[in-house]
Amino acid sequence: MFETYGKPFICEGNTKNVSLLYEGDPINSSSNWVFGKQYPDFLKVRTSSYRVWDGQEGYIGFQFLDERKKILNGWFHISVNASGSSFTLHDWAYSQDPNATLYAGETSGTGNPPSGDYCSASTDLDYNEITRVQFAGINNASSWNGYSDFTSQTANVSAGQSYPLEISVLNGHWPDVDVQAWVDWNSDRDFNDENEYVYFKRGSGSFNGTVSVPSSAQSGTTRMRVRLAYGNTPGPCGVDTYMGEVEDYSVNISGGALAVREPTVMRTISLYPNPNEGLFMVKLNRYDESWVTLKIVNMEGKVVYEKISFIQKEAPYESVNLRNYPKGLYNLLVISKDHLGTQKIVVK
Ligand SMILES: [Ca+2]
Ligand SMILES: [Ca+2]
Repeated sequence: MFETYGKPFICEGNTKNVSLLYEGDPINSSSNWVFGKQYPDFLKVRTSSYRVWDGQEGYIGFQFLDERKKILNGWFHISVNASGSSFTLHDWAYSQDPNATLYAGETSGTGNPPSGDYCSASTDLDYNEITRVQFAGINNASSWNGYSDFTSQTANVSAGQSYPLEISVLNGHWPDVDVQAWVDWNSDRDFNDENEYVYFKRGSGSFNGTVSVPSSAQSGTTRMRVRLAYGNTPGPCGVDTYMGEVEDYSVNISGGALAVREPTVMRTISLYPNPNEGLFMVKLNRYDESWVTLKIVNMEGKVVYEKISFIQKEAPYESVNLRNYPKGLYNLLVISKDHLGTQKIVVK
């Protein structure tokens, strides 16, 4: 259930059942908006009879009025567990352009649906091949394939650190071997951004390098692409009609940027009691009335708790229950459109 304080979500028919949207679905004035009411008439993602979200990942469309009283469209990206008992918030965004159509998953403001996936890439001929890739826990031997999806294999890296990359090539002694690698550090599903071209060598011999993870890399799982060619240097996308190979892997980044809009103002936040036994209140009275994301991060940098709330001026409190979590030190982050607050929590 969502307490939306009267704000509408896209729902099914005239029910309060929140629609499951997919990436690229439009969110605009033609959407089927249903306003949440007071308990028990909250908007609901899941009830005993409405179970379409069970085990699904998708988008919720929402609307709110900004300070100019203009309607802005937005989305939350969530996953619901298989039994429908809990959900995880991955990301959210809204259009700052009043009444503009926003597509689920869109963050760039281009007004176009997001492309959804990485560009395809492949190579036609098998005279040469990548025989092994080693990087930050990945050690994958393989034979030839024009394109191989090895994204079930994950390298684990930390923002700001460097890691050796070693690419073994069957005929590495040939004189004009071309080896390239890219990592999508900002997770926008392309390899075109700054520092994303992480390795290039054309010639012969061994193909080893060092990959530096930018401190601004976005936390979470992203994509690495390794490409072998010969006598030319193709980009990360498209078909190479000569010999070589393309292999994709996953990279999990920890300690990087969080997947939200850049906050601009630091805030201290108070919580009490602290230390506590897992139950505490967060006081947010220096935040403007707005949506906030509460994230709690453990000492390994993993987000262990996430919640979004609309902060009301008259009741700027949020209660948090960490009683089922290990005792120890945590970091609380409170993120709103313009503010970032942090505070350490000690659970005894
Ligand atoms: Ca291979
Ligand atoms: Ca990118």
